[in-house]
Amino acid sequence: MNKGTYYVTTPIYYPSAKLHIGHTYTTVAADVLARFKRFTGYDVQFLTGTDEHGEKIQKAAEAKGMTPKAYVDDIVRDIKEIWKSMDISYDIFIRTTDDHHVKAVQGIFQRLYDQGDIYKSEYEGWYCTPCESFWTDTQLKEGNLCPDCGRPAHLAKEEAYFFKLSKYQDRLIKYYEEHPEICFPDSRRNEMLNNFLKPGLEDLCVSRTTFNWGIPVPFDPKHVIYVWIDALSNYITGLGYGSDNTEKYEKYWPANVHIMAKEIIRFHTIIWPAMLMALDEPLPKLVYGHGWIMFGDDKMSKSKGNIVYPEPLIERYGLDALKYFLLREFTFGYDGTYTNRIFINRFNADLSNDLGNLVSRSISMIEKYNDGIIPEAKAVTELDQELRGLATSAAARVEDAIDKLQFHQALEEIWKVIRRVNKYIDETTPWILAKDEANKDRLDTVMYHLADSIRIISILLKPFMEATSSKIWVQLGIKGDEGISWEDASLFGQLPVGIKVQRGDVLFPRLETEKEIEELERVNADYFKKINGVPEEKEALKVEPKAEITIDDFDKIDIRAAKVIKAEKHPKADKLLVLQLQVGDETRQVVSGIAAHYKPEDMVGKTVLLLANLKPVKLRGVESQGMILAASHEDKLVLGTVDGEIIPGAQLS
Ligand code: ME8
Repeated sequence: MNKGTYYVTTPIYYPSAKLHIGHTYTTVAADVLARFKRFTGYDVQFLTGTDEHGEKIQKAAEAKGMTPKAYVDDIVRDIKEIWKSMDISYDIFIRTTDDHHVKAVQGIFQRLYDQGDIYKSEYEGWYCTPCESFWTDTQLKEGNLCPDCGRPAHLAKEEAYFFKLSKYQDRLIKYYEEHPEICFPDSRRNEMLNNFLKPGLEDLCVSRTTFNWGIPVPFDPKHVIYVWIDALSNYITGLGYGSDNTEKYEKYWPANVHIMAKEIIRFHTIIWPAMLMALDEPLPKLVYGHGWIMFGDDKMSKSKGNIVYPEPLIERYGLDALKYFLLREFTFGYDGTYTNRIFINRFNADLSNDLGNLVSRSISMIEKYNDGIIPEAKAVTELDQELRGLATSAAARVEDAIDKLQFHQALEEIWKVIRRVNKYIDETTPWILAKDEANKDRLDTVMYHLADSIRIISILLKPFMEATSSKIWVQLGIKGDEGISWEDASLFGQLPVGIKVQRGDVLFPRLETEKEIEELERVNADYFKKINGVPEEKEALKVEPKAEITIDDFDKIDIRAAKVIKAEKHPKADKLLVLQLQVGDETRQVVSGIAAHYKPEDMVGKTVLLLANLKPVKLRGVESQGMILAASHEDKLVLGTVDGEIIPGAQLS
């Protein structure tokens, strides 16, 4: 049965570092969705890939002394290995360095230029290097910080091409109002509408001249095409858009869903639809932003050493355990926290206790009470009917939840059945029935209901845990699972009477919680070190201490939190900056020897520490009314600052 086409995508990931369980999360979700849709009769295309251009990648390659292409080739090989070991069933793996993609993106750029949607001008604005994004004054967070990543942005100017995003503002607003279903969760749609679209869109700078690792603008090759124009196009070039063979594009576009985490929703709900409008192509049906996997209050980061990689978890607990954990533990659409304890608890409670036990108990009983043969159900009671009702109606609820990308809910529906069947064993007490031959029909009936419910469970699990589902199928004694269909999960009594069960290994052996957590902490930390290297142990710094002082001595010093409101180069000295600081209700001018470490534009908005009662002096002709504090060692210097917001002028003590 062909129910039509279904096209699902993950973001294309940056091959700038090894992928971690955050990337795994998105990809597993897309994979489960693709598997489910194939299983339920759709003609599916599942796209993933890598976003290989841009300054960040160029710099990462330079740091390793490699060409960008050689650098990304290595990482992409590793990414493909991970997806292979995770049995990710993608149909298309697109690399933005693929020839057909490069040509198609140049074609898109040329067309938009020819039709007047892209024009040349000069850009001056706040630029965030890590995000490769320009921002307007109103978009910046306080202190001139990038609204996406929170790091300082700096003023930059360059000749550039612009995409007329502003032209599409009204159409986008109208589209979102008419199609509220296009973006999930609702909060994200409202955020886009109220914070970005309604206040007004600026035209988007879509070329760069400051680096060259990118797709050249076809008619002006000293410019490379902005990485997001290049990257977003992948969803259509991956299907052949802009090539000689557009058959797949015509068949599968528009995408049913683009899955990603929330931080890149803005690109997908504003720039991408506007590009498609300009190209006169249909918009994706759904852009779905899930939450972040966090560690405590932090997003994963290499510098904090809190990245978890999928490999050790898979090696220790199996692929299905990781997939189950990711999709069950976190509510799709919201942030969630990872800890090793949560992982182990989920494993023990859901996989080992609920599912694993159900299968092994049931198979053992069928072996013990009926020589392993599936018996006939002759003495059906109301209790059995109720069990059948719950088991056979689960498929519809699971389907509904998966269609809404509520994977945690779908798994919860399956576990409701698993827990109900476990309870059914306690209610029917087969070990008591077995004591009296007169109960044989009833005992047989209970055994059949157990076995057939487990068959249903194994079908429901198939899109999520393919290997476990097959193992259960084998234990039930059914040869080959090719004939299984999703519809079979809604029918009771499909398991043939007379076949012989085949006890197998325990599906998820129970873990000793405390010992295992300790072990997992070690395993994850070792793997992190293996991937990222062990930070070099630095010899402790020895500095000659100054003479002891009393608190009265210290009291003479007036140190204040001061906000930098203006910063410029000293007119006569390269090493000095002239800063205007807000301190309470006065403005102080301070000359500081930090020009080799801080650019003037990076200083504005910072709160620094000012030694406020230092006698004023003139430095190369400019008065300095105090001194700002910094720590330095060899050729490194970092400013002293405060840990959080505080009113300028506040005194340190
Ligand atoms: O943004 N929790 O690539 P990227 C959940 N190349 N998901 C996470 C996560 C976390 N802690 N960390 C990463 C890019 N992800 C662009 C995309 S698309 C046209 C271009 C997942 O390598 C999540 O899907 O930074 C997030 O959106 C994506 O990885 C970011 O991947």
